Amino acid sequence: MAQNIAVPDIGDFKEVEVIEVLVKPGDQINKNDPVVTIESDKSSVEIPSPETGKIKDLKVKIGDKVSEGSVLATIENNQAAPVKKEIVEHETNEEVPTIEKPKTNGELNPVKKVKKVFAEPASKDDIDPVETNEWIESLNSVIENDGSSRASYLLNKVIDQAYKSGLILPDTRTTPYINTIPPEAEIKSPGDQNIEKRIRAYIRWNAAAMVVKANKKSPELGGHIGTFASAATLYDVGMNHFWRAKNNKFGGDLIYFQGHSAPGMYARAFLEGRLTSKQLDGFRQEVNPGGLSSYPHPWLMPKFWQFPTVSMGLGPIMAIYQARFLKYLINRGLIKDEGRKIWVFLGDGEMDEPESLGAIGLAAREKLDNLIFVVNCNLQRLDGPVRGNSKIIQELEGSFRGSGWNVIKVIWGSYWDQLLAKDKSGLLVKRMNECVDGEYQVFKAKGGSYVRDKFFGKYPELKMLVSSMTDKDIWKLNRGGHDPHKVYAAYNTAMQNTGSPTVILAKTIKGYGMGKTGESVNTTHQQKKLDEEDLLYYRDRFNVPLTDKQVKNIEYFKPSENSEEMKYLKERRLKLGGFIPERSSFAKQIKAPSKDIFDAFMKSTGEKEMSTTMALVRMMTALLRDKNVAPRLVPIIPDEARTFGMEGFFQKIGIYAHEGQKYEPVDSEQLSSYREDKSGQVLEEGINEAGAMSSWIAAATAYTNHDIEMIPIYIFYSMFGFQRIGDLAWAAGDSQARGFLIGATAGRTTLAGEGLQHQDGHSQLLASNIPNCISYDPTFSYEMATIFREGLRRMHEKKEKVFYYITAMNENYTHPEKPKGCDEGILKGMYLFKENNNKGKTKVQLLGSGTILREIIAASEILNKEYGIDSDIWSVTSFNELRRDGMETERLNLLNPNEKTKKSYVHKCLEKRDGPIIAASDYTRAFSDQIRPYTDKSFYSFGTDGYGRSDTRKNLRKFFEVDKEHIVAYTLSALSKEQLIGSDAAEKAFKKYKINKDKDFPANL
Ligand SMILES: Cc1ncc(C[n+]2csc(CCOP(=O)(O)OP(=O)(O)O)c2C)c(N)n1
Ligand SMILES: [Mg+2]
Repeated sequence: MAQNIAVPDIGDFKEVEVIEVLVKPGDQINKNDPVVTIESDKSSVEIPSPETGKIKDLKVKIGDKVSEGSVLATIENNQAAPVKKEIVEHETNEEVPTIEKPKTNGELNPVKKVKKVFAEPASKDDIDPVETNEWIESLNSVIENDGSSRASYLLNKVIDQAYKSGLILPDTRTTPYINTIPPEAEIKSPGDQNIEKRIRAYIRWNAAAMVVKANKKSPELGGHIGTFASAATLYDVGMNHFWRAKNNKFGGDLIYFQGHSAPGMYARAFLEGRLTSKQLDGFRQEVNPGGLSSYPHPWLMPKFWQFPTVSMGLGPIMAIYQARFLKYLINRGLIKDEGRKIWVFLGDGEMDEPESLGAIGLAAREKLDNLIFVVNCNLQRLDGPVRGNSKIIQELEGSFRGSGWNVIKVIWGSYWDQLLAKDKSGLLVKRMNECVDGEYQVFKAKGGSYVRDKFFGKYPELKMLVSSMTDKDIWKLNRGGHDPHKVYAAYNTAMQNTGSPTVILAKTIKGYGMGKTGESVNTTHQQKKLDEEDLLYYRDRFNVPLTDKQVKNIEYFKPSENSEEMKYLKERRLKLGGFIPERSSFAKQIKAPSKDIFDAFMKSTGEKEMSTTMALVRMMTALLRDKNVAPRLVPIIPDEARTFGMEGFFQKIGIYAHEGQKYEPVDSEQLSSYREDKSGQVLEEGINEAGAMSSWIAAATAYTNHDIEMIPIYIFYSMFGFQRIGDLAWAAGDSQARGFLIGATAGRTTLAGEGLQHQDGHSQLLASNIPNCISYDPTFSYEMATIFREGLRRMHEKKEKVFYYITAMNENYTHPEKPKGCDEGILKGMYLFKENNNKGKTKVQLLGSGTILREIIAASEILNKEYGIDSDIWSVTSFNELRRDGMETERLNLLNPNEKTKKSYVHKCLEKRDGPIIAASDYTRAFSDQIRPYTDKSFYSFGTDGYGRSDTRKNLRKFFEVDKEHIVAYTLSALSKEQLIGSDAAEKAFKKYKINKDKDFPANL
């Protein structure tokens, strides 16, 4: 029996136009297959079939207006159901949590029986030590008899009870200033410590030698020794035991190396035979081939570095979203879950960057147990201590614990274990707790006797504790981050952790082993030169088998291939699957979608008005029907889907939510209901441009990090794009990201009401500075479609190392049919849109981009009709691309003075055309000025220099002098300056259009 397919609840919309009919009578369709697409003045949405069956009759055609309940088609099936959206049951692999029943013996006392003591902090003195001891003994006995889990349970119950009774409990953000893992719980490293120590020594030496050698060549080159010196053990333990490389059996762990510890990575790669000594000699000399880049830059060393990290703060946020994106790919079934981890090495000073801590909440919320941060807490940054007056490790512990991370502190090395075991009174821990980082730094700069006096000496009992130790022994009391046993135990624990991300806070010494020249002193960071004496000291400190002469020549040390060190080093990496870091890609291209998908956008929209944003969203909807492209699209939005008319995506492809949807959304009855899903496709990032951009980077580099080509499309308010997250965009370029950035609501006068902070008149210029960013400012939907299609082809089929920035507008207008033969021009940056040549007299070349092209078109009509001026109208889709072509052509001509002069594309377009050039855009004049040098014609540019402000589009364009009236008047004036017409026409126009000549230049207002 045939059933009706009707329009479901579409919110407040009525009389909405049918813009696509996606089925025909006789079609066999499945439940949820789209039947028609409807479009309001802001957004388009597909209406899915409520049933599986065969389409019998179509009741609508393109252009019909429909409302809730309108019948679209009839379908023949067995058990038609009323058109009502189902609440989707979301799959989850997780067990349904059972509600814990309190045990009878663990039941809380009824609160009323407890005498409440409000707002009275804990007493500092122990008024009853016997009772205290009984409590501690009971705890110990529970731990012993019933295990630590039971003990934790009881403590939690007691704490709950205490809160209910109104007690003020101690601040539990931090734990004592000792290692999180007690010595008895440490898992021992299976490695050969002696060999590992020697390997580490050679790597340390070669890393330092590389920097010193480069600076002998030229002190301009720079480099860092102290940072890697403090982190060598942290890296080495990972390299020898934990980090699994990518190979044909495993996707590989991803390691974000701290940027300025790069020499250490090169030094290891040298021992591994991946880099030659000649390459090490080329450290920081990258202009000629073969040099090594100063920091991790995939652009410059595309087979080596994976992640650009040196702009501090970007590493942590990019890594968090990388870990999240890895889970996204797994949850969407696009890659296997292989237990891969993301390790991120950070400086303690770097943690002050807002971006470093800004996304840690997300990491905990999304339970990113594939993420491990290692913060190298050497207590110093560039100028001095990170927290001289307090303790950075404790502060970070508080922040991370508070956010829900698993925190592992690696503060003290094994030499401290015995002292801590002897510290029955807790005085040693008290002393450790009370010292501030400024003091800890001095201890390591001044030596054993100073530590005896100033650290242990504060309390006679502590002085006694170390009385049998020599100053040398005291000096040997090491820090956790330099102890491979402690580091191994911490990494091992981190690997086992589930349900939360882990941060390892490792205490180290900046410039470890550098002695008086650079160990724990404030100038360590910039130490890049070591004199002979320093080098000899460094060699002796780590027992590097080099003669004095070799040291003086600053030779690298590499043991013979047959040595046990070399065998061990290679065998370890072989076991872990290969070398790290290494950048490769085995991703398959995505076949560009068929032409038909874009054909609809090449036609005129007739009377129908729409914005380029709507055209783009329609295009994305259409692409979701292409079987190759659909699963790879990653729409990313920072809380603006409704602004851009993308809310239809919520229902269609779902919002990614790692826990599915635990609630029935308030709008569940509606077609565009807020649907969260574990396999959802949209990344709805909330009000978080930096996070959204980090997600985009993760998706845009999935081709190398996960060997799967993805097509991320990040749509944002253009003003909150490059301006807000410019440094991330630069890092994206370095990372060879491939994908689309869409600056929506673009144009200073096109986004009308929002005002100064919203109206973008320069994002195109910001984009132009990123060498591999291709940018466009299209006006019409066919331009958008042509550009988008080419972007897909270049990036995802041809795998070019570029990404696209396209501005999209929210002004609704009609779109003409694509003029013949303009594809090449659209992509190169300009094409002849129309000629208004019926008078055959004075002529002008009118160039416009974005919505201002429409003002230009209107001006052309007026000039023609009212003033008898002919014009050629050029649609400039990219002043940025035109400039690139111009620069390259000019350079070639200068390099080849004897050859025939080549013409820039701009020149070729305009050379045979008469009249001066009038160029206008909704961006500052600098945007269109870019092509001034590449034509020999007079050039007048108009733009929106100055602060935006809230008003109507008409008033704003008048204010910034880019409306059709100003363009007409200024064109007449320009023609008179060129002595092609008299001046009265312009003067009359100024009067006619009431242009106030006394008004100040808009940029001054
Ligand atoms: C955004 C940014 N600002 C400044 C710098 C310059 N810089 C490089 S290293 C450094 C100090 C690093 O201190 P820390 O994070 O503690 O690392 P450490 O070298 O101590 O391990 C600074 C300021 C940078 N690389 N990035
Ligand atoms: Mg530091």
